[in-house]
This record gives sequence, C-alpha cells and structure tokens, in this order.
Amino acid sequence: MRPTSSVPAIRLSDYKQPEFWIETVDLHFKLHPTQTRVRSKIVFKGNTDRTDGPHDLRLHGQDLKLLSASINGTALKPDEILLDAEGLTIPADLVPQGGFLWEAEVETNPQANTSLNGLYMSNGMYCTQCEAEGFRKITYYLDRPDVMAVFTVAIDGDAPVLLSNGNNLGDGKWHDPWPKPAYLFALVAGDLVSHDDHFTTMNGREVDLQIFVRPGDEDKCAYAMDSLKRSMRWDETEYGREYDLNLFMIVAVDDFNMGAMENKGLNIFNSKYVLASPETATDRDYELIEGIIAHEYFHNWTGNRITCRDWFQLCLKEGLTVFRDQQFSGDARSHAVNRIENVLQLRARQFREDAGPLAHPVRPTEYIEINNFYTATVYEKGAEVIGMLRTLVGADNYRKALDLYFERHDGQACTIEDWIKTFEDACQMDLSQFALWYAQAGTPRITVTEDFAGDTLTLTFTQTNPDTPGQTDKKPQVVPIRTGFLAADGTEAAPEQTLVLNAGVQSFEINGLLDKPTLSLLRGFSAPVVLDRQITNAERAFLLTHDTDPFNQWESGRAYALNLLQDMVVADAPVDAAFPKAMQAVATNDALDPAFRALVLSLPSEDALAQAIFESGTAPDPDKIYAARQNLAKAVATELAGDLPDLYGALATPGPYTPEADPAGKRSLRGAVLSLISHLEPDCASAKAQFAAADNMTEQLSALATLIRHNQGGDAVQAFYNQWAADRLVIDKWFTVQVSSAPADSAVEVAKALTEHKDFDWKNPNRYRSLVAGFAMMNPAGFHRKDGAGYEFFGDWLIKLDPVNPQTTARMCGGFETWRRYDPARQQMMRAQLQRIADLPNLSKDTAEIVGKILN
Ligand code: B3K
Ligand code: ZN
Repeated sequence: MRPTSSVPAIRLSDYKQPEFWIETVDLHFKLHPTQTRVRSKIVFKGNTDRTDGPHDLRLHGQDLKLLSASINGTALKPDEILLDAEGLTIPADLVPQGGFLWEAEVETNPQANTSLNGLYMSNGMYCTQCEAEGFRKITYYLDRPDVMAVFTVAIDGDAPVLLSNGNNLGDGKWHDPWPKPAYLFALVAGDLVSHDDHFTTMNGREVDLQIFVRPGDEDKCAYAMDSLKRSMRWDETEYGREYDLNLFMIVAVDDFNMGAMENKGLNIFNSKYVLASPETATDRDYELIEGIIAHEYFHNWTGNRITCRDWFQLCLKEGLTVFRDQQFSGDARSHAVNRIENVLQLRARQFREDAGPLAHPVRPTEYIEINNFYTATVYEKGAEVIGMLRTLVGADNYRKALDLYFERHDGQACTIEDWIKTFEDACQMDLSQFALWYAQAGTPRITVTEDFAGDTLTLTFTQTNPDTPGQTDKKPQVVPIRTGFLAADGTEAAPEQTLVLNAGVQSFEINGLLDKPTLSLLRGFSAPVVLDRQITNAERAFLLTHDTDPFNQWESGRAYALNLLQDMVVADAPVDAAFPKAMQAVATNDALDPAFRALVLSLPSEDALAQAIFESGTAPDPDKIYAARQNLAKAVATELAGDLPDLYGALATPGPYTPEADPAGKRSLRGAVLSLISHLEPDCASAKAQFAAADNMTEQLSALATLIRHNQGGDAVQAFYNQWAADRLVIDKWFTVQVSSAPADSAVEVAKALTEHKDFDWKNPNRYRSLVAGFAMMNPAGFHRKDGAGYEFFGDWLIKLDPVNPQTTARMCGGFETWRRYDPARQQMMRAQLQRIADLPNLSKDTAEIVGKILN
C-alpha cells in the first residue's frame, strides 16, 4: 500500500475528553475585507475528569495573525506562546489548571480566503462556514464538537446588516443562550434585504422568521419561507420538537461549498436552495429547496441541541436528519415517489461509493481530512439505518425511543453508542448485532431460493458481506426484508411479513398457501442491500402490473430494463418486444400517478448500467451503453407512437404554475413523453414548440435538453442565454445542460469552449460544478471517450481548483472513483490523470487523501 498522505490520520480509538472546557465566549469583530480583527474573551474551566495533568493549553488556529494574548489579564510574552501551522500551545506552568480567562486578538484576511471555510467574502458580503473545522480560521479555540459554550458576539462594520447566532441585542450585538460547539457559530454582514414572516409555536411562542438575500432577490423567497413554516409545524406534530429562540434566520449566499449549513438560529444556504420563481427554478429545484430547508431546520434538535462528541459520530446527526427530512418530504408529497427517488440516489451515489475504493463504514474509524467524510454513506446510508431501525421496532416504539433520546441527551455531545442504548432501553431489545450497520462498510448481497411443497413456501436467504478497503471477514448483519405474496390474479395470497435476516444462511416457512405465490421481496426497499434473485422477465412484467407495493412495482420495471439493457450491451441481444408493451401499459394507465409513471419510463442510468455490467464480470463499454439506451428508448417510443400525442396534450398543466407534487408529476411525465416523441421526429418539432411556449423553467429546460441531445440545440441555446444572462442560477443550468446533453463525440470540445466563456467564473463552486461536474458526472459517454480527452480535461480542472478550494476539489475527484471498472486502455488513462494529481508538490490534504485512496 502506498501512503495516502503524509499527514497523520485521526482515529476514533484515540478519542480523549479535552483537558479544558469552555463556559462562555465573547467575540468582537472589526470587519475589514483584508484585515479583519477578532478579539476573543474565553472563560476556560479545568476538566476534572482529566486527572492526568497538569496540561498545556493547546488551541486550534489556522491562517491567523496573533496580535496579542493574555491569561487572567496578564499578557503572554512571544516566547511563552508556541505557534505552529495548526494552532498554539501555552506551557502548563503558565496555565491555571482549574480555569482562567483567555483574551486574544487576531487578524484574518477574509478576501484571500478562497477555501470558503472560516470567514470569507462572497460578492462583497462577509460570511462564515465553520463545520467541520472552520472556526479555527476565525480565532484560536478548542475547535471540537464536544466543547459547547455560550457565545456573545459584537460586530463592528459598515454593512447595513450584521448577523450572528441567537437573540438580537441591537447594534450588531448578539447573544445565543444555548451552549453550542464552535462549528455552529455563524456571522454574516452585508447589504442584504429580508423577506419576513412569523410562526407561532405549539406552546404559543412567537418566532420571527427572516430570509436574507441580495437586493433584487426578495421576490424569490416565498417558497423557502413556506417550506420553513411547514417544517417547523411538522417537527412539532411528528417529533414533539418546538423551536427554542425568538428568531430564526436564513441567509442565501452565492459562494458556498455545499447545500446549506445549520448554524444555530442563522442557517446559511447556497442561494440555489433558497431562491425560486416559476420562470427560473425547475420542479426539482423546488423539491430540493423544500427538502434542504427542512433538513437544516430539523438539525436544530438533531445536531444542535444534541450534537456529536467527535466527528466520527457525524452520522448521529446527519443520518437521523436525512431520515427526518425524507419523512417530511414523503408526507408533503408522495411517499411512493419519494422513496423511489431516494433509492435511485442511494444506488447512484452510495452503492457506487460502497463498491469502490472510497468505501467506509457509516461511522468511519479514521480520517485525514474530516470534510472528506460528508459522504453518501454517512448521510444516505446513515438514514437507511434509521429507517431499518424504525421498521424493526415499529412506529410507536420509534417515537418512544426518540422521546427518550431528546429527554436523556438534550444539551449533550453524543455517540452512536448513546443512540443505540436509547433504543435498547426504550424498546427493551438487544441491538448489538444491528449496530454492525454502523461499523461494517460495503453493501450486503442477498440471494434467495424458493421451494414450494404442499401448502408451504420455504424461502432460503444467503447473506454475503463483501470485503472493502481495510475490512474483511465481516459478520452477517440484521436485514429486515418486507415480503409480499401475490396470487395469480394479483391479490395478496397471504399477509405481508417482515422477515428479519440475522445469519449467513437462513430459511423461513410460510404456511397455508393454496398455490405457489409470486414473491414481492424487499418492499419499500426495506434494507440497503443488493438482492440477487432468479426471476424471469415474465414475472417482472407481472409484478410491474400487479404488485400492490408501488416501490416494488417500479423496481420490477427497472430490473426488467436493466436486465434487457445488459443483454443488449454485452450479448448484442435484440430489444425484447414485450418490454415496450409493458411500458405502454404503464404510460397509458391513468389510474397511476403521473410522477410514478415518469419514473417507470425513465431507463436505468448509464452509470447504473456500467456498474451492473462490471459486476457481471465484463468491462462496460460506455459507447455501447449509450447506444443501447437510445435503442431501447426508440423501441418504447415506436410502440407508444399512437399514444404519445394524446398523452402529451392531456398532461398539459394550464393556468399559473404551482410547484406542488401533482402538477409537477404531470410535467415530469410530459417531459418523458416529449423525450420519446423526439425519437420519432427528425426535426424535434415538438421540443422546439415547447421551448418557445414554455412559461416555466421545468418545461423550458427539458425542451432545451432534448434539443441538444438531438443536435438541434443551436438557436435555443443562444436564445436561452440571451433571456437569462442576468440570472446566475439559470446560467449555471445553461452550462450544465450543454455539457451533460452534448453528444458524446463533441462533449469535451463543448466543455472546453465553455470554460472560455466570459461567464465561467470557475472560483464560484456552483459555476465550476455546473460545467466540470456536469460534464464528468452527467455525460458518461462523453467523459469516457476513447481518446482520453475527457479524462485529461477533468484532470486539468481538478489541478486548477485544488490550491483555491481543496474541499470542492476533493469531492469532485469522485468522478474517477470507478476507474477500475473499465477496459485496460481507459484504466491506464484515468490512472495517469490520478497519478498526475497525486504527484503535485503542494496538493491539499483533502485531495491527497481521496486520490490516494482511489489509486490504492
Ligand atoms: N452540516 C452541513 C454540512 C457541513 C459540511 C462541512 N464540510 C450541512 C448539513 O448536512 O446539513
Ligand atoms: Zn445535515
């Protein structure tokens, strides 16, 4: 194994409580773009549990200029402070061990901070991002989540709006009464306007709600505000959680490394997940805004009031909060459609991660850079684990356990052990085997055989837990498998059961059956596993028509398509004529939700197909994958030719646009129908007409994508730009749609040309991702082009971004994580790019960790 980085790894097993606690923090900011001064007064208290003293005072600090420091009012001399790149140390003999007042003044340069961690500037506005370890770029501190303190903040600056956490004391002064770790600190200052509203809590307390945006954007906040109010009410009714301050603020910023951040009382959002109008945001954007607003709000209890003891416990807050936001979105929209969308995401991102060199447990045991562990595994698989727990204990016990969790751990920094213990105590059960879900990486694979004799069906399951980097010889996990039994007429031959697997091989008997039923296994995707089952396409078609579980109904259609496409790619099989007929039956079945029908009609992604082909033992050919999907779509379009015009007409949503699930579902099916129609129209007349007539971004963008895919983009691409040149979020879409929909043979040239465009402001993460990730992750055939030009383009841009923004670069390296799937020539070319990056002299530790793992 080559070392992944010269920086030492941090290990869960090395956790120790801090030597000192912090009671209160007073911060004074004198804002300046290049020379911001921060004065801190911090009351430390000795940790009486650490009897191994006396202790030095070790504080984290990065990129800071220390101007002065004192302990209990006595100034420290320069030779009493040992400064290094990660912080400072004051020798124990100068540190009153029981407690003391630390005062310091530092200078920092927000303008030069392109990492977007700590205090930085975005379009003339000051803002912060402190999770995970950004606070140490603001002042010297014990920057670890188990140190919780009460913060008071004073901001001195020219900006009209000066914000921080907690209650507003006026004149740029703020006090947050709730002790919090430093990663939840936030400060914003700028020329902002607010969209205001209010909320009355379940106990009748009035809360002011404010969404701050740049002047001109205030008319795009209504949906975010509505989502916030619905989230607040939902957390009260579903979890009994009431908001705990008199003010809740959200600020939208343009330069942000991720989606949003749950700072106490002052959430900071990527403007993409706040701003929406029908003309500029798609239905998917509205859905994401609703989900992310909810997610960050829900963190107030799961994350802020109860936080993590250390960063290894990240899934404690993230897995649970994702689970909660998924529940909320399911309640707000359609549970079936949401579940399918979530599983599509899980498979596309988390299964991919679990199957590759970056696989890690839901609770990792070591890291070099914690920002690299905000992953699909921690978030999405973490949420699946909570979902399984709920399935196993039942809804009532789940609520009981959550009540106990809030009661027992409010105000604490906790671990996964605390979480599991709460469930064990509330539900009186032993969860030690279940806890393996947190410790073992990799997606379990389940196979099943069926044996029917007399009136008894015997199901025998086998569970395999694959090896992952650094982990072998795994134990069987607890896998709840919701199972239905369908009779030939489509009715349920026996009541649904949840079969709980907890061994490598295990049999279950179902008695009293008249005939051998068709099994509906893993309903609702009740566990994040790969289920390999012997099933014919005819049985899949039967389940697609008859399964009473909508998830499995969809799943049967998807498995059918995947199987067929795989045969088309690997064995040059012709299109199975039964498949387009099955799709026709779903597409024209008005009893089914349009959103659901759209999901059934959308074929498995190129990446999903590549993974399936790789797992079956063949190197996937990206060109053949692309062609097979096109051919199958064409065959479906041909079968449906007579239905498409009527369907397209009937799905129109007349009247003003609303973002609710019903009209959005219709638009989604209509987009799928348009895409089919376009396979039959050489001039793409319908897409051109839709593009010209669209009064909302969903329809405008889906028409544009269709035109570009069929090489008919020209005029529409220019018209779209002219119309939206002033709207940065729409121009992000303009970049993405071109690179993601461009035909494979020209995609890299399109991408290269766009990097020269005057609007390609690559230091802005949204803009960078819109082009570079849009190409590398959303256009597989273009990215994997035989001559390696796609890989080189991607490599060049990772290298360019790393010194500016390591966090986003490291995340983007995931574009190369599947290099081992491909043929030797492609492997060699991707490897060469990875090696080129790994060999850079000043590579960030973020990128070094990820690239090192991908190469190993
Ligand atoms: N907690 C933040 C993510 C912080 C990422 C730091 N690299 C957003 C969220 O999960 O809600
Ligand atoms: Zn979160």
